[in-house]
Amino acid sequence: MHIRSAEFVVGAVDRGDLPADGLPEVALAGRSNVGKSSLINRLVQRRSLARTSSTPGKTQQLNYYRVENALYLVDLPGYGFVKGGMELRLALGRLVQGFLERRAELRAIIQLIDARHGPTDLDLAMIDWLKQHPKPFLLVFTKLDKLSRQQWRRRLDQLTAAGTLTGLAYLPFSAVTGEGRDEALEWIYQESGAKRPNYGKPA
Ligand SMILES: Nc1nc2c(ncn2[C@@H]2O[C@H](COP(=O)(O)OP(=O)(O)OP(=O)(O)O)[C@@H](O)[C@H]2O)c(=O)[nH]1
Ligand SMILES: [Mg+2]
Repeated sequence: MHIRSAEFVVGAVDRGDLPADGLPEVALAGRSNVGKSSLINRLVQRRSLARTSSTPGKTQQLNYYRVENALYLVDLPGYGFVKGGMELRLALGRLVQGFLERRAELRAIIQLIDARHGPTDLDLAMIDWLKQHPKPFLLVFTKLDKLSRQQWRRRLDQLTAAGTLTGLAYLPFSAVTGEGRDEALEWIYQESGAKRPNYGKPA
């Protein structure tokens, strides 16, 4: 699917900043530096729409990107590098927690996990949280380009053996190669119910 328009709309720092036009929203969650902003850029095929950084923890706001005037991708602040035993609630912060629990326009959540090391304790806490809430979610294993096929296979075997993925939707992804991009976009449109682009074709 080709995305023709995507633009940054607002960096929300409190509830009053959230868009009020009712478009469906899909949020990207995951620890700092996991690749949330890079995933957005890859989805919309722009090199630097969402600001990426090799310094983790930069984004402390809900960054809204409007895609095709049909939906918002919401880039959430990354939760910290795990300080042992830190609670998910604290790691997410009040704004994000409230957004995930109460935002009516939020239709689905994409949880990113580093394919090389994850899931961390906070990733697992986040997965548990997602399972207990009604909104659909997708686990995206990103930075896949940093693993060999064999390493990824082994990773997947471990996760399967541990039962981590049982019954869950997941997708291998790389912002560098674009692997998984079409599938992620398809999932987003499907779960958000957003109107699909229809260029030039008769309605
Ligand atoms: N090789 C590789 N590098 C990636 C990939 N995705 C992201 N990166 C790199 O990982 C670093 C962090 O990426 P970001 O997209 O800024 O991560 P983020 O999750 O938005 O981070 P915060 O905004 O701090 O929470 C950057 O240096 C990216 O270039 C990927 O799929 N493959
Ligand atoms: Mg980011």
